[in-house]
Amino acid sequence: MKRKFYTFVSIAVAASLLAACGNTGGKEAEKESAKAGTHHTNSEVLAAHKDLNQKPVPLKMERIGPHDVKIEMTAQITDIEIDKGKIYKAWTFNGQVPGPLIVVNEGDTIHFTLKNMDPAIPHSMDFHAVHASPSKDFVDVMPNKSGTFTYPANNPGVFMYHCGTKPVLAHIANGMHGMIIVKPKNGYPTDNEVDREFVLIQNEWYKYNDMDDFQNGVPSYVVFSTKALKTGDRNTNGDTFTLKEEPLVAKVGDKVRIYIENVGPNEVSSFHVVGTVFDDVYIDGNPNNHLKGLQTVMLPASGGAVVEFTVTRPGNYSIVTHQFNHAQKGAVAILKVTETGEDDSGH
Ligand SMILES: [Cu+2]
Repeated sequence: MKRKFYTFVSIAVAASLLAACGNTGGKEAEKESAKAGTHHTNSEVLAAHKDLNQKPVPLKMERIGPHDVKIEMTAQITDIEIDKGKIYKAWTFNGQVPGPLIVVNEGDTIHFTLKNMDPAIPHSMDFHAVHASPSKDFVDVMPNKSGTFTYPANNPGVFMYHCGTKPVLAHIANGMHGMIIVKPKNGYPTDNEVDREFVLIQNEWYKYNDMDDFQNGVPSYVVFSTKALKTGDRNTNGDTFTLKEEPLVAKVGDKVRIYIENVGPNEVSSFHVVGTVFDDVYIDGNPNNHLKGLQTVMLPASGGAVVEFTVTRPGNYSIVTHQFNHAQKGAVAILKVTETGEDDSGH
């Protein structure tokens, strides 16, 4: 009985969210999905997505002026292995979940194009790093169409981006999220001390495309991924196993910096590295938000930080959210610290 009620409520809420979004995409989306024969069934692969597994498309990012960056991304449907043998037909940016890392400089203007390769539903882009008019600059891009938007990134930091198409929860929970770093003009006061840098993103996975579970349930998995800061770095998807089997690696004595972002969609992260203390933390990655000596950094849904710590002894350091129900569901990554700074286990 209770279950039925929740299902009813969630369908009603989803329907009203769709109805509420007026002429920006909801109606179009309904039309499109009706055309595709996919009208509103929960927990299912949309009919138009069933035979779709679009090959990941590399991020296109090009500096076109001293303060201008051109970025082109795709919205696409791609299979992601979220747990050993468990495939999620994700709604993605560029075929990765989280989407590719974007790095720009403080003061850059972003010239952004979203190419929507999804044949069935609209998608959009909401960068937390920019000042924009959401109703103009973050609007829906219809299936098989492109949209171009321009906005400045004037605040340094570590920010979330995500699809903002209604219902937003479904688009984020199905995989449309990522990290954008806006590098501070004058750097961080600790730049000279840092030996190694990594990116980590925390996200949740729920039952497949299940609005009721997204809204009222608990995550099936909570996971970490890493993204490439420079050529040669790895891009992994948010899964339960990769960063345990193939750890991040550092050298004894290194000061390690991690750009961390919690994309949620629903849970907070209590970010902690076992065996060390964060000497320097910049909340949301802004050099003005400098804190010292933290054991755990609280990241709200969409929150980011830069954390720095020194690894003094060799061994495996577990990187976790200290909400251990979530660590148990996957949110553990290993930082392997060796004398040489190379992984000596044969990976
Ligand atoms: Cu979307």
